[in-house]
Amino acid sequence: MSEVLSDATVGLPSRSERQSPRVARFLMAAGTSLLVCVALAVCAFLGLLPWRAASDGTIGFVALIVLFAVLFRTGLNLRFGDPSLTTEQVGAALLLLAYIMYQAGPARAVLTPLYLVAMLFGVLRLNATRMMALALLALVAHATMLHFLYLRGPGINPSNALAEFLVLAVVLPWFAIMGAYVNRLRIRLSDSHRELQLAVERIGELAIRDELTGAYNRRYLMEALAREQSRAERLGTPFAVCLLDIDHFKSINDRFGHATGDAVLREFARLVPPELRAVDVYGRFGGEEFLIILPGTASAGAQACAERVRAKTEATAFPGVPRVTVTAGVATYAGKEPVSVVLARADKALYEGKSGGRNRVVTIG
Ligand code: GH3
Ligand code: MG
Ligand code: MG
Repeated sequence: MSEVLSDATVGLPSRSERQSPRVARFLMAAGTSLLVCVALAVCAFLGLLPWRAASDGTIGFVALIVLFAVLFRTGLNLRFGDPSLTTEQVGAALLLLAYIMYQAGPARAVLTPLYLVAMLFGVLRLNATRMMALALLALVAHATMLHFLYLRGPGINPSNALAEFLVLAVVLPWFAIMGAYVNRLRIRLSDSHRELQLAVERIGELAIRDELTGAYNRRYLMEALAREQSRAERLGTPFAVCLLDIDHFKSINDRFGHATGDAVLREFARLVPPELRAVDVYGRFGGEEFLIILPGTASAGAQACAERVRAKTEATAFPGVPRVTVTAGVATYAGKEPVSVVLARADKALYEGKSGGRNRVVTIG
């Protein structure tokens, strides 16, 4: 269940992307288990623990590592409700620890904190119910182990064993509750991190879009021009700019109202992009002026593109307005000049188009 909660991301990750954190966590658990095996062997070597406990423990942990490695490697883990198999891994480790303690003799009580180490891996993934179920599993396993020790004969002091059990009965459920709380905090943190990322993306998008038309704004166009200029300088490729200005727009506002003027701007912003290539950059330069940046394009290509836009504008039925036309000024980047100079040439061409009667394309350079 926790898997579903924490992996429900906005952009869906691929299967291997989802498997890799699970495998990383499994490897961390496997490494910890092997460290425990080394600690058991050292204790046995020092005579603190029977060799039987160390050897059975090592065989058990290695068997579990192999079993879960096969499940992850073959993808069989994906058939489980929680493919991270955290509950299964922690549960198996708790049962094995109870068995090791059964063999541990007087060192038994000292090993009980290992239950907490195993449950620590649950903190990264599991909710309160599962953590509490694991705490109960450890308690039942420990009580059963103590019961069998008692049945096996002398060597176990019942009041010590009861005290040992009572301490665990307090510590393990408490650990489960605190662990689940930490996990909830972790999920909340990753949720708010994701929301923050989306908000940053949205703000970034708003910062480069014109509010009325949704086209790129002047700020973005100026950045795109600077990028195009530096590419042109580096590679020696041409680029062109095309300044589009709707004709007699003031009179559209005056005759049909500002709202109709706004609708004309929105419609105009929509009709241009189908005439452009994917690499062209198009946006609202200000008021009723729009700019197209045409990378890798010489004068003739830019003129043809502007002419397509002009003809389409003239042929388009704008809402609430009988006829809308546009005049275009086209200029090409001459190299080693500020972008303001090529823009000024396009503006000059535009002015010539206006004074020449409007609804036309004029190209300079
Ligand atoms: P020309 O053919 O010479 O380009 O004449 P024009 O009337 O189009 O040019 P002018 O610069 O005189 O007028 C532009 C008008 O565009 C004036 C301004 O009120 C209007 N305008 C600028 N921004 C907006 C806007 O966002 N919405 C609306 N409705 N009008 C706008
Ligand atoms: Mg204008
Ligand atoms: Mg105008």
